[in-house]
Amino acid sequence: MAGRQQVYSVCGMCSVRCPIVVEVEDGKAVRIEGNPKSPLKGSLCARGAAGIALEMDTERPQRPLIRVGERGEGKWREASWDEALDYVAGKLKDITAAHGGRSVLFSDRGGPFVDLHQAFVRGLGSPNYCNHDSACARNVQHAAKSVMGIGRKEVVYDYRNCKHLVLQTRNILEAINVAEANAVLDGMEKGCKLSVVDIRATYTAGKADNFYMVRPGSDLAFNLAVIHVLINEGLYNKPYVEAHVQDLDALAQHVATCTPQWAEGETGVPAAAITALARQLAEAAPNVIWHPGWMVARYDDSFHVCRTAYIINALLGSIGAKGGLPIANKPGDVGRKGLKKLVDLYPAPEEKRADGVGWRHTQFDGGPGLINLAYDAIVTGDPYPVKAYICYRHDPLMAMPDAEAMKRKWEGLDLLVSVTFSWSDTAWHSDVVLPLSTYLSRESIIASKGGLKPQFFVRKRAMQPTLDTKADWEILCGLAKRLGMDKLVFDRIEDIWEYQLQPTGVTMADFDAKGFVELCDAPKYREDAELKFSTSSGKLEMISPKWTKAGEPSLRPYAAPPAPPQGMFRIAFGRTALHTQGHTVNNPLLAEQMPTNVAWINTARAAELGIADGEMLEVLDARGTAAGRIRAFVTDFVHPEALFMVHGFGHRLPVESRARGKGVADQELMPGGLERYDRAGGGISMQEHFVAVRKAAARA
Ligand SMILES: Nc1nc2c(c(=O)[nH]1)N[C@H]1C(S)=C(S)[C@@H](COP(=O)(O)OP(=O)(O)OC[C@H]3O[C@@H](n4cnc5c(=O)[nH]c(N)nc54)[C@H](O)[C@@H]3O)O[C@H]1N2
Ligand SMILES: Nc1nc2c(c(=O)[nH]1)N[C@H]1C(S)=C(S)[C@@H](COP(=O)(O)OP(=O)(O)OC[C@H]3O[C@@H](n4cnc5c(=O)[nH]c(N)nc54)[C@H](O)[C@@H]3O)O[C@H]1N2
Ligand code: SF4
Ligand SMILES: [Mo]
Repeated sequence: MAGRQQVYSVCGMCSVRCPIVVEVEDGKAVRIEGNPKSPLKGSLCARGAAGIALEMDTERPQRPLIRVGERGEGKWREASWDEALDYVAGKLKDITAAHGGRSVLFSDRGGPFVDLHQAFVRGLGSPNYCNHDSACARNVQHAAKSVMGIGRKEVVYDYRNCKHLVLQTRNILEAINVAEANAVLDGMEKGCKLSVVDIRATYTAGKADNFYMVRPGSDLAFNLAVIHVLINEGLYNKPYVEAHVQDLDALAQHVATCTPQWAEGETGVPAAAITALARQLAEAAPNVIWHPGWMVARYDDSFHVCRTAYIINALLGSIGAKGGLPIANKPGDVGRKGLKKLVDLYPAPEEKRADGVGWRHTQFDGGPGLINLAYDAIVTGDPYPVKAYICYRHDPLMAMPDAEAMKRKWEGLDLLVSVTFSWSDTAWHSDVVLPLSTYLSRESIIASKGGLKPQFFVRKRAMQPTLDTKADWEILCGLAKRLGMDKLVFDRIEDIWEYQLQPTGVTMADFDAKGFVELCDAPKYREDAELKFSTSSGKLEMISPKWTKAGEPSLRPYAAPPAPPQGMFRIAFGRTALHTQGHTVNNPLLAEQMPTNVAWINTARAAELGIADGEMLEVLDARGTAAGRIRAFVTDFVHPEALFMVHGFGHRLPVESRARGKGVADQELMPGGLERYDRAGGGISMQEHFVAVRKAAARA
């Protein structure tokens, strides 16, 4: 590739996958910007702009590695790709011959490109495809299913036409999706009101019309009181509720005593403020979005908080409405054909899932299951032995609590493979590391994205890899070839694209103009009469028969979260605009921008403990084990019960010179946390842990 070129592609610095255009000079990426032909209009976030530094960084796995020491010891031998793929395929052959295809577990980071992964897992004859989501949005997904019968991404957040947006446990201007942040700001310019419910004043809260600092873990009380006001003051959308809502009476009865006065005692938010919010929402209805949240693997009742968010939207008539949560269109909804699926190359396995999803836990989505529960099968052999685990761009040792417990569960694995583009705790603990090319030097399969205007998009390779790394399809098709999975053997990415596009009438040339292909010209909204939900009643269900059958009440009475023991705090965490989870902390540019996290402590609590702003602290978990050193950030803007820190820091690997030893890892403060999850929604309850702090001794 000589000279200067522009390549349309897709950012990979986080899971949002913004459309980008990469400027390439003499075969090297020199500049990245947001795709000007997309709604991003050229804009990008700081992490997206740091992509070239990732490609150039040599502190990532440089070629395939096979473990020679004990797991986690960091002793490797370098291998050629042929040798590494032969090794993994050989092990998989032995394991599946002895224990069946079902003994292979696979987890990834979810998202639009997983069709290829799912095809690979099916080709092995395993039902055990999982993703990361029990540590992220599973409670939202299941809440959406329980109320609407459809998943959380099957409705759109129509921020640009919204008149009142409520963000609860959602920091939209720092936990970034660029297009979404832009849409929110555009909506606000047109007069949309913003209300933020958080345990601390975020940057987003700084822009809000209303900010409610709630007691950590008390959101359900807040929401029940809003529902109480909407029903008791007759503020809900009666024709809509009449047509689309099932079991309103049961809901009314459930919230009868949940007055704003009661909620004030639980949440710390004045009753009058809660009442006023409900009235403001009713005025703006149906152009209202009460955001159900994203990262809500936090509490034992987070599923119910998300459910009540959907219920409030239902009462206001915003589900399905323009300016609210209109239904997303798939290709078929706009008269087009969807992509041909790679997963359909193989029949769905009849075997039940190792994590119990779909048979032991009947209310949960079978698609990605619940990875943390699948680990138990490694230990118990129930329902059958799990012997191989492929972690595909997933770092469970950092993404879930209690890494030591997880490592013990993995001891029964005969093979642990990590496919990753950066070092991670999981890669370090693996038997084989297969280094993935960065998003700048690999292509993806074509993805389909639902929305008001559904589209197809694809990642193109902007440059050749700097290190000895490979693309997803090269790795998986390389394994498929060695495993005799002939249907999944593609030698060229163009052949995969051609296969996917077969039914669609779209060609690869159609992507040249903008980098993506829209499947209709104008946004398509549905009329009220067209609304029909995929629940058993066809309505929005206040009581879900599916959850009832699983022994989970749909309307759970509020139980106040326990207060932290004397002198302790509840651990709380979230994102920063400058990093993605833990995997950009070693990026040369981003490490310079934000090298460490800090511990947010309320001013009054800090005074009680004699802690000054900027002082170095140790944070101790509930057993009294110290997790590392972190600077105190003393502020009025965090709830007194919470100790907040940005997730992703506290790295310990010797191969990451910039990240090592900086800050504290929140997931290290959750002993036993792998077993603590929301039984109704499946999300891990990561904020059900208490911590203490003490002044750190001066370093010798
Ligand atoms: N204690 C605690 N735990 C948490 C969280 C928390 O706030 N606190 N957050 C939770 C949330 S919301 C999530 S989503 C999970 C995330 O945790 P994970 O699902 O593990 O996701 P990542 O850290 O984004 O990526 C995992 C690995 O994939 C590699 N990777 C490979 N290919 C790519 C690529 O194309 N793009 C990117 N971006 N990475 C790639 C990265 O190098 C990284 O090592 O963690 C969850 N766990
Ligand atoms: N820059 C950047 N953007 C990202 C990511 C990233 O790593 N970096 N990750 C992406 C991913 S995977 C996800 S899942 C999303 C997450 O997106 P969000 O869920 O919006 O982000 P978080 O910062 O995890 O959490 C949002 C807020 O919840 C608050 N909170 C904590 N406990 C409580 C509580 O009890 N009640 C209430 N009401 N609020 C509480 C926190 O203070 C925080 O401000 O962000 C995505 N976008
Ligand atoms: S939000 Fe930022 S990091 Fe994530 S895909 Fe978009 S530009 Fe990249
Ligand atoms: Mo997430």
